[in-house]
Amino acid sequence: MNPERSLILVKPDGVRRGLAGAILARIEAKGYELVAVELRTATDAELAAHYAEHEGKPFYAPLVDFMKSGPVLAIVAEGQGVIPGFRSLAGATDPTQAAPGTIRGDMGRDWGVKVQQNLVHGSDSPESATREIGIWFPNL
Ligand code: DAT
Ligand code: MG
Repeated sequence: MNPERSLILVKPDGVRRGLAGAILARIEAKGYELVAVELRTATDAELAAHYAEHEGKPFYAPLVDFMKSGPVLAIVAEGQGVIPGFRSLAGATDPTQAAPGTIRGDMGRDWGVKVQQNLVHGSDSPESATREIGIWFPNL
């Protein structure tokens, strides 16, 4: 069996606030291995593919604008259980609800804007991980 991999993004709010290193350290401290790490500004094509499941929802356009508002740190992490394990480390989508101890719970809050600025993205299933790694790191 291929080793399990997840596509993780530190979103522009996390990079802007200087939290990319701290978030990377949380992933490493948990024990997952870093396969790829790259700071870059997302393209329209990458974001349209990445967020295809949310197209048509009221938060879609502001979400894409937010994701283009600055560089993201794109990461592929590897290890048994990394897909659910990172989701658990990230915490609930809404940082106000996310449990203390999680990345969103410890470092995030409600900033009073239309889209949840919730610091990180993590693949939610093996199928999503394969699809998302193909979008962000087509050479892997
Ligand atoms: P997650 O990032 O926890 O997988 P998701 O895939 O449902 O959450 O949504 C993708 C992103 O879209 C999420 O991180 C923040 C934004 N978002 C989701 N639901 C939202 C809502 N109701 N209002 C504003 N932004 C939302
Ligand atoms: Mg999601």
